Amino acid sequence: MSRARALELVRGGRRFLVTCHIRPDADALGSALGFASILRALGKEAWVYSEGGVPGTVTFLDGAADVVGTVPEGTFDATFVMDAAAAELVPKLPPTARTGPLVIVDHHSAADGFGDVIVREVDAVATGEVVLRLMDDLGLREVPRQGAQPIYAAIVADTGGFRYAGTNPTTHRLAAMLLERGVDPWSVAANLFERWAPARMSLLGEVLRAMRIEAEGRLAIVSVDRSMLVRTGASDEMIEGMVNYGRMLEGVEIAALVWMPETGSDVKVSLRSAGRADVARLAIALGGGGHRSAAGASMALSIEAAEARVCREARAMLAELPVAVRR
Ligand SMILES: [Mn+2]
Repeated sequence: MSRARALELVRGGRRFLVTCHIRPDADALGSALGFASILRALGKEAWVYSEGGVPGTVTFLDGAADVVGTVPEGTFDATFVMDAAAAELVPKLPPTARTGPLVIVDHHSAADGFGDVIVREVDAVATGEVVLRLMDDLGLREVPRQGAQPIYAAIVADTGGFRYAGTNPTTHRLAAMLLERGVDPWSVAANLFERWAPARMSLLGEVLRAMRIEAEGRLAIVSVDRSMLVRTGASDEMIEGMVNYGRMLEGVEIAALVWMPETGSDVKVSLRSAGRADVARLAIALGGGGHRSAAGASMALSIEAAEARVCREARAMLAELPVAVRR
């Protein structure tokens, strides 16, 4: 029913603001760019806003050059926020008198109830898939050319390249449809998963060296302090995805990465499951949220205290999870 209200807002409105969670990844910004292209194809005016601009990791998305880093002047009939599971991830916005109702478009199961209208469809592999459902409901038969590559990137990113458990026949049908619209799959994959800056590879070396195995080989945990970033010349956004390396170890059920961002004093924790542990539940126990296989939290603790707490909670969760005979 929330989808019906969102569709009403689109049909009845003329000028929209489209944004996404702060520090956007490819699903967040890709969904925003894709949705904006759909609005434009329907004859609406759409602005894509990303607080603080576009991170280097997602500048390859078609249309990223037109994204604004501050909210444009004038009033909007509604503001759409892509892929945001919690209020603290929603960018700063002017008063609602100017930006209209706040519509959250998302697919996270662990989420708060923030937003005036919530389109949260947890069976979608990516927010990009929810955007395509909205497009269908709005009666648009084809994805606009400008929106195909960002939405394809959203789906590829959130399924880990069609590998994660949620990947299903529909995922591949949507991908096929987007490729038929002219998307170059290698270019998207290379931008998402490769093309690393040398500093990022150096940081990965440090991360692998610092990784510890706990809980009888079932937990891989690593803390990344500022000195590792300074030594390697890596930026914060380069940490993205490094938690996955712990998950690659045979026998590991939970991988955790604890790090201190340059701005803000809260320690960030990224969590990944090899498939059996529910890290969304672990994240909630740490004050965060996310998906069953990928989740995170912010903790107002020192990096050492946060790591100890993650270890403790993860051990408790693993104690309830029988040891796998064979994965
Ligand atoms: Mn997502």
